[in-house]
Amino acid sequence: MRGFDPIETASRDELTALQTERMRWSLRHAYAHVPFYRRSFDAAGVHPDDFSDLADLARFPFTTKQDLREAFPFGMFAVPREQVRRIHVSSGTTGAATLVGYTAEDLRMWAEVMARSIHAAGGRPRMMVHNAYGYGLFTGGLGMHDGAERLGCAVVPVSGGMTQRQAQLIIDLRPDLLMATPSYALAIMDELRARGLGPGDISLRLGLFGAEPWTEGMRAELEQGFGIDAIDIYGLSEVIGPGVSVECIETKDGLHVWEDHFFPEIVDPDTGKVLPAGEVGELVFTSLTKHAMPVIRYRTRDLSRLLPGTARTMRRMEKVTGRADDMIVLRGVNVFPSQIEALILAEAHLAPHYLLELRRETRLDSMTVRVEARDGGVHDGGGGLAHRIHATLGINVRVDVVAPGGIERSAGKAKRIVDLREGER
Ligand code: DLL
Repeated sequence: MRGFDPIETASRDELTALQTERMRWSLRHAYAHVPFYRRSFDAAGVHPDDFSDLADLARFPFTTKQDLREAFPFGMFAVPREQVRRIHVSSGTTGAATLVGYTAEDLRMWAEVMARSIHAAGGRPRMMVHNAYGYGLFTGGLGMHDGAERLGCAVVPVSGGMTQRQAQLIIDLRPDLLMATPSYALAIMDELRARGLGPGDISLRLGLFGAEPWTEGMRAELEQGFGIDAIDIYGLSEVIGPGVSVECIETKDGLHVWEDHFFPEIVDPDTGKVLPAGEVGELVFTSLTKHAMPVIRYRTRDLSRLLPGTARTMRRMEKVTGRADDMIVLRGVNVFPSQIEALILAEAHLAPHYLLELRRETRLDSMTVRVEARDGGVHDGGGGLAHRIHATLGINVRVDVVAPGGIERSAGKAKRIVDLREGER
């Protein structure tokens, strides 16, 4: 299949040559213009001139979220502030704010990789896009918006929230493509269902879902409920926003990384050592073409692995199962919310709306899975799920099945973990 840009199917050699040349530029650009990189390269005893091929990247130091926090607001800029055309800020659920900036050229590149992403997902010019990602400081809304316009789509910039209005707009305007976090897409689906509308009545053909982890079970739920192809899209503000990688509709076998702009590595989260292809570890990205805020070996905390290309030349990253930060350690067992989600979705009487509550009781941690019953379904009080969780993950949990609508919906990224252990330590 032809991509949006010929580079998507260029030969591996051509891609490597381009990456090498761009990597050299990016290392030099960062070193020359950002005092932080000059300090960190110097401290590690490396200089951009030490780079001759892509394997040399491993000699350069990592950049972390903490580094970005300390540079707040403009310390990571590699261009004069006056050349910056856009700023996004993430409040960070756990800490101080981080900020990212874009020059006009960076915004063009972002729209380009987003247009490619929508195209790879099956989107085409003249389609109508219902964009329910949040507009504003979050990169989701505007990032998707610019890409959809670049591709030649008509965008309805709904943003998140006002779920009834979203449903009405989908009914009235008959869009082809829905863009939302998977959890918020479910909330929209519930609203359409409440109006008696099923997959056959809904105009949507495609959904571009991301910004949070979601499982294959959730994909089936979204595909059947809307009557669409549900495609995974990944990205993070520090690297660009949405559009770092995306699944191709023809294969849905992991997310092709737009490697001509974002160079991926997988490292051991503890030692930082680069892991061989195919092994699971922490994703690390280096920007190859960003002007305002280059990132060198940025540690995402996201866990995945790299696989060879299929529908495109570019390598794939496996669907992100979780962030290192979201890993729950329950009595010595490591669990990600996505593992619980997969088991919830395997139970026909449970809806995929859930929360994991962590408590500390008599110095031992305990977890309650609060999950909604499906409308009209007969449930067993949650005993079946508790049993499956124990059998599959080896942990004892309490399951609390609540009435449909009993779990609060979020208009953006869903909060899956409520940690009530703080202060009880
Ligand atoms: O969430 C950018 C984005 C917007 C991606 C819309 C896709 C769609 P941040 O707010 O900086 O940026 O959050 C980035 O979200 O490190 C992952 O932990 C998580 N994440 C993003 N996409 C996915 C995905 C946007 N497809 C953080 N699967 C990342 C799993 C994802 N996690």
